[in-house]
Amino acid sequence: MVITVSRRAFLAVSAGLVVATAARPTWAALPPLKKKDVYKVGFAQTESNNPWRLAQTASMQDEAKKLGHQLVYTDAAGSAAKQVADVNSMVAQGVDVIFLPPREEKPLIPAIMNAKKAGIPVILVDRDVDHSLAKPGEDYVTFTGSDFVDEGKRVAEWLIKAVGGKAKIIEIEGTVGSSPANDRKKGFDTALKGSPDMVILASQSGDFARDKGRQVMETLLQAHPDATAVYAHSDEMALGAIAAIEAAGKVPGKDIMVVGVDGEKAALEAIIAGKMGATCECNPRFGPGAFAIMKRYADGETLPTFIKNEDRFFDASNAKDMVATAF
Ligand code: GYE
Repeated sequence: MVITVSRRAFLAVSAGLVVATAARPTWAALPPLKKKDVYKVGFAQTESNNPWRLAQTASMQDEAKKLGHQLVYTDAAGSAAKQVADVNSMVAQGVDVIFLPPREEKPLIPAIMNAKKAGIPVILVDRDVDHSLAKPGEDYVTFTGSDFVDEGKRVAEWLIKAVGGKAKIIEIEGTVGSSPANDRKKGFDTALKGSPDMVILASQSGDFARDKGRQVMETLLQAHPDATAVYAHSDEMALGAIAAIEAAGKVPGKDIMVVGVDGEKAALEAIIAGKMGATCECNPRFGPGAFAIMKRYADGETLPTFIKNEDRFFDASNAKDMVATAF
């Protein structure tokens, strides 16, 4: 294997800024991954409080088992600080490679850099980090996941059509500072630009969780009883919003049109029941793709900085046919 020293590292070394004393090398460029039959693989999950996360974890565990790799699994229970500690402990244990869905875009950067320094490649799955602070192809191998901007755009385009270009919208955002929340908002806002009667009344985070989504909707609906639509950044929050709408004596799908993202089974059932309008899938089945990326990297391939998952779209036209395939 050829290890290329980046120009930045070369300059740093030649300027006397780096003294290599550690037993393991300090990588200026991406640490390589040795070719082996069996790897010790870290997977530092963000939380496990929703079907999306459970489906993702199951997919990673199934694939590791199928391929015979040892999976070191941690659950940060919704805390970026714990996720940082989890990654650092995987580094201390000397795993070969780490799969990481960074809960938020900034706080996980030091953990990624720590792994890099220790010579352990990190592959970001399902969430990305702030590229001004850490770069794919340089600090971590790549980001694999959905195009969240596109998801937000597809949901907006469906909603504009469904309501005839006129709606008063409550937006329930995902986890503050996470890449899917930032980008799903961006995509939705961009798609709304040509529709002056599509008005967002209020936006607030429901942290991608069902009960928080319900609470946020309850509060925002009291402040904005004239709302006619809800855009939730995840189906769990959309389902929470539906519960709040019903508790307020209104009819979801009729008085208030609800749209979400993820494509979970319960959302497709809500679409079939007429309570929800549509959802853009965000595929959680990462196992086969993630481990294939790991292999390509070990084989010495230079990978693209973004490896995209394809997402389906569900509404009343296909929910019945598709519900059996949802998670
Ligand atoms: O949409 C959400 C989950 O990071 C893409 O996180 C993922 C999101 C997913 O909790 O429901």
